Amino acid sequence: MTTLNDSLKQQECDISLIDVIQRILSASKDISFRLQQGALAGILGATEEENVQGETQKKLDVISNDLLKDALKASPYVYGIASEEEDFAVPGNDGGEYLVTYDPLDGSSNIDINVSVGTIFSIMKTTGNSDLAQDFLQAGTNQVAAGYVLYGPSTILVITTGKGVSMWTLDNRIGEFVLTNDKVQIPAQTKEFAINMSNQRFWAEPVQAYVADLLAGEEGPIGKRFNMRWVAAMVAEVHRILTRGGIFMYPWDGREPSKPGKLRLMYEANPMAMLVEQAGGLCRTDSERMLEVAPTEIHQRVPVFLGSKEEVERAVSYK
Ligand code: FBP
Repeated sequence: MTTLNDSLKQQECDISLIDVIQRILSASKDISFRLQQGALAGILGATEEENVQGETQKKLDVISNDLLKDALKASPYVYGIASEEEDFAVPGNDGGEYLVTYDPLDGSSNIDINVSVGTIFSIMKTTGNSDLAQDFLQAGTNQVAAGYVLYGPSTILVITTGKGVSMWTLDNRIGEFVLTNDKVQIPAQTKEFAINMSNQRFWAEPVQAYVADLLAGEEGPIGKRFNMRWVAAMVAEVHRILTRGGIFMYPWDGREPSKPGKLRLMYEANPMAMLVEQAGGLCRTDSERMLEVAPTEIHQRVPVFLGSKEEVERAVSYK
């Protein structure tokens, strides 16, 4: 049986990076157990608190964030931490070399209805910038590793260190992630799209036109019938796309015109972009390659178009 550590060593990951990844996974195993316990563990429902995004925090948002933060702060290799649930960058260890950003529980509106959620993480190296917040503002091309842990019917780790994408299923009998797919490739074409259709009237004209052509099916200019999915958890949408292809979109919309999108660059879009590109797909904003976006702040939002190469190229070709 190939262990994750063996596989990461084969990918020439140094011991310090393997340590950081294993710290994330030890916290994720705890989160997975608590999710399976659900109401029995008293983890359902919301707190009175709001995070920096102005979202009401779920109890498990806070619990997951603390589990990950404590696990990472205990690593001598972690220099800084940034999280969806932390207003500011959190210092790690002076001698550390890695910066870790994470969304502790993506899709948290699904917790109380027992639908899939996940932890998304991205790892970069410090640039030595004494201003920690500035140190994090590196393009996604600087990621040395990225991945997510999907808490669904089974708990699955999907990870890349820039040498392809692999999937690992948590075997609760031994408490370890076991390799279940090491040649993840996204089909270039697809007949499946994901977008929150209830926002249609707020989309910009090019997105309105593209989605109208998807819905026109065989009689339309694209000439094929598309099916639609929406799980309201990016981690589950991306997992479906890594498994069978598709296109996922969360474009700009006029509900909050000043915001370029809903999803966050540093701990949602960039880690997913690295995974999708490593699996032969594409991830873009409405104007550029996601991994080349120059970040301006840790909780920055971006419009997202990702998935099967030919379909993403078509989606962003609408002007
Ligand atoms: P968080 O749950 O981490 O805030 O993530 C945002 C998110 O839930 C994405 O996972 C998902 O794709 C999107 O928001 C769902 O948005 P909507 O509520 O518009 O369907």
